[in-house]
Amino acid sequence: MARFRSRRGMTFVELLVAMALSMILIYGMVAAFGRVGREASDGRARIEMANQLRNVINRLNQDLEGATAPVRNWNSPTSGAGYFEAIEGPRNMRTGLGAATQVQLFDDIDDVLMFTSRNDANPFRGRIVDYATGNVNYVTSPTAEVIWAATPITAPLGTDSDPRDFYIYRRAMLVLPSLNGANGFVHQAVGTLPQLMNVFNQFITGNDLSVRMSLQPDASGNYRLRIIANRMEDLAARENRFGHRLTVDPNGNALVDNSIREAFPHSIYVVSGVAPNFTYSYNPAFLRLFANTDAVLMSHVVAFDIKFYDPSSPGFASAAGSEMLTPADPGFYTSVDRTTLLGRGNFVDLGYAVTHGTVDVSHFSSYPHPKSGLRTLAAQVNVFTYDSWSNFYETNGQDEDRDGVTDEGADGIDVPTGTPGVGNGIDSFDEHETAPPYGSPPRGIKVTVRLYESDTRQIRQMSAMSDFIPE
Ligand SMILES: [Ca+2]
Ligand SMILES: [Ca+2]
Ligand SMILES: [Ca+2]
Ligand SMILES: [Ca+2]
Repeated sequence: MARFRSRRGMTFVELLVAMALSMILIYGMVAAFGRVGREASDGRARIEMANQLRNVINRLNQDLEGATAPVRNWNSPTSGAGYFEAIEGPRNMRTGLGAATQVQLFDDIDDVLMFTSRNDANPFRGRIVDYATGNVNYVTSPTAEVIWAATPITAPLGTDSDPRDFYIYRRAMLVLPSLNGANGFVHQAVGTLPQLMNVFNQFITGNDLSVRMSLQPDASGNYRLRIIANRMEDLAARENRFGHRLTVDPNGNALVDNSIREAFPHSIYVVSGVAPNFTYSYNPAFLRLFANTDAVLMSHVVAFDIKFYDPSSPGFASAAGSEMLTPADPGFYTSVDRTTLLGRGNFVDLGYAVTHGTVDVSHFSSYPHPKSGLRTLAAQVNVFTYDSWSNFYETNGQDEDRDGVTDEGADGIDVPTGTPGVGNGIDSFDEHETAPPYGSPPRGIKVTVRLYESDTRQIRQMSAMSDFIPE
């Protein structure tokens, strides 16, 4: 009996102990599972972000590999080589990360890359509206204008401070001149200028087609807009490229076809002030060309940074020791020993030296050439553009530099005595009406994308790279 009681008692104690142990064990297991679950979830988010980023960089590398325009200056417009253009917006590491009200996470996020690309193995696919039937068709083309930018589309410009609101956008506008049909255009409309601007913008957002506009006065007292599908040859002219042509000049006058020189150099920027809370100065009309399309690739973007390889840009010893600082390093302007040049050749932001008053340091340290027209616009302070340029403006029958002589670089008449270029023969280089923004072609490009995953506080970064050294 005693044994029985003893056994019962022990069993009961054992039971209590076992229960207590089980509770502890279960609690521990729950805690462990919870931790594992959280870690697995964080891990999944990290892996997903890494995969997304890798896909974006792969696509950018593929686009760059197919770039059709030789990245050198003065391409012939009739070669059909297309173009290569990169815009360095004013924001970068060296100018600081902006006002205190701005989120400090954002780095160089205001650069824009656009160029013509060819992909025969995996052609570009786009959405095209058939205006006769209203049907939407998906078609392919081996050539396209591709446009890459990071933009805060979802909120009014200047109010974004949350990295979740910044997206990488890529649009591929198919080069398909065959869509012009017998009449030589894809779509047309008659109306006031604001109405026609609306028609054109809606066309751009609704169609993945590389187009240009033709604008003429109409007998009705309004204007007639024709939307024409571009050939590769047409894209040598800046005004025919994505986002470059406006219907009015800066004074509000209609930019009909024969007065289009008034808008040279056909910038994607406008004069309106910089957004109050965020240094982001693109033309809102340009940014809207990405909205309501399927062009968004990725959110949570804190950097979209284009840098060109500049073989002449210097690397100096740091003031503290033997470390080399390049223009991409924050300490380059404040703590280097300028007497100790350690090497040349770095990836740099276009115009990197301008805000520091030492402009002519290397090929890409300074302003664009004045004849490119890309230097002097008031709205473009510290905006720097690389453009592969072409001879198009030298023979287009327009007086881009407004000096009263049209196409003086190709008119077969030498410049007057005392003007630079005399003695070099007729139509020497100095007589050109326009000029590429940078005189030397870059050797390569590096585009860095950085993401910030605010839930897991992870930062991840990858770069696409391409070299332009002729094979
Ligand atoms: Ca920038
Ligand atoms: Ca940059
Ligand atoms: Ca001209
Ligand atoms: Ca001229």
